[in-house]
Amino acid sequence: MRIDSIDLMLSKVPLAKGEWGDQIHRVTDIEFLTARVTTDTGLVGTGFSHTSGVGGRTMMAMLDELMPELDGREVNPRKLWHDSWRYIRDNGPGGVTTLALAAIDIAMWDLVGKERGQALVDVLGRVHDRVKLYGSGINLNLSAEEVVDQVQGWKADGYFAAKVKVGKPDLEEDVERLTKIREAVGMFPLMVDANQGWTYGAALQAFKRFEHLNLYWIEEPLPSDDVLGHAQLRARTGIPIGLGENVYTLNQFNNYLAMDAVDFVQADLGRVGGITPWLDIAATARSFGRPMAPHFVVELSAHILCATPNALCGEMTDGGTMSELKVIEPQPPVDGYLAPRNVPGHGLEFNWDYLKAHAL
Ligand code: SMN
Ligand code: MG
Repeated sequence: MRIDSIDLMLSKVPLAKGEWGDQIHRVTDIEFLTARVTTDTGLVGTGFSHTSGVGGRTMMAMLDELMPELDGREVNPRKLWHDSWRYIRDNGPGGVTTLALAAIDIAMWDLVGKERGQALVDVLGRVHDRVKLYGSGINLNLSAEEVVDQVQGWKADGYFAAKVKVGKPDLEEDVERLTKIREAVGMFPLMVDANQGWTYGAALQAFKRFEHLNLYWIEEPLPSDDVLGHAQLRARTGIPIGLGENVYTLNQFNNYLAMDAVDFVQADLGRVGGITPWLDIAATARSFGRPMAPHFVVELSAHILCATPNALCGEMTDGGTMSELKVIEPQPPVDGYLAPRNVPGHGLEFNWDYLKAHAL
């Protein structure tokens, strides 16, 4: 089976429940770059990549450069990924390069499943039937009361944990907000996310002030390329660290793991370049005894997590799941869990009319 043609489309879709805010982002729309790959046998596979509103056109330009290299190639995801990465990686080993590759890689795996008549999770080797979810709010812009309502809602929906944003200019305001949540939901597992916004000193102070709150993890306290800083912070405080949504390559993840700088590995299927590299990252994390808690795109993440021995959970980004964004037909969670659909391929049914209506 060989690639016959590839149709790319870039769409920008509005968030389902209004604007998101954290320490470094103000997000109003999500960009989806979809790749529909048709084979010489007449099958169609779909891949995608995503941004939080910025960078879609750059990804598209990178893919335009890669297109001639893909023409007529055999549908062999691993070979194609490594050949393609070698071709464009001088532009940076991760980032736009890997974001672009994700759209092709996910389509390749979808095609392998469709050709074999198997759900992708079974092609990869199913080890779980479903994965648990946590509710996640990009909610630094919301009032403490609104955040408490959100967390209570997720708990009622059966999610096993909740994640909220921190990084108010005054640390004591963060402490107050978190204390209100704790009072409302008791010892329900709670994570916080600083989105790379603190300096080392500010992070150290925050970790100390949050100590009594018994947080499940603190996410991205420092800039994502500061491996040493995270290692030192973790060694000095003992509070678990989650990160990986802004880490792009296998070697970068390996550095974090080898430096004992991360507890929960949050590799994002789009940003690392798709399923092929993500599985390598998950196996590397497993060798260090660390679980995978991937960032964003929960519907695809949940499917891949079911083929991952060290799977922990998927992230239900409030107002930003692919289902809520109307990018795919709904795949609603059941009792706080997501399970892959038993259809050939990855099972995501893209809503082409909606994506076309929002094409750039
Ligand atoms: C996040 C996700 C998407 C956009 C901005 C921020 C966030 C998360 O860091 O962990 O969900
Ligand atoms: Mg985050």
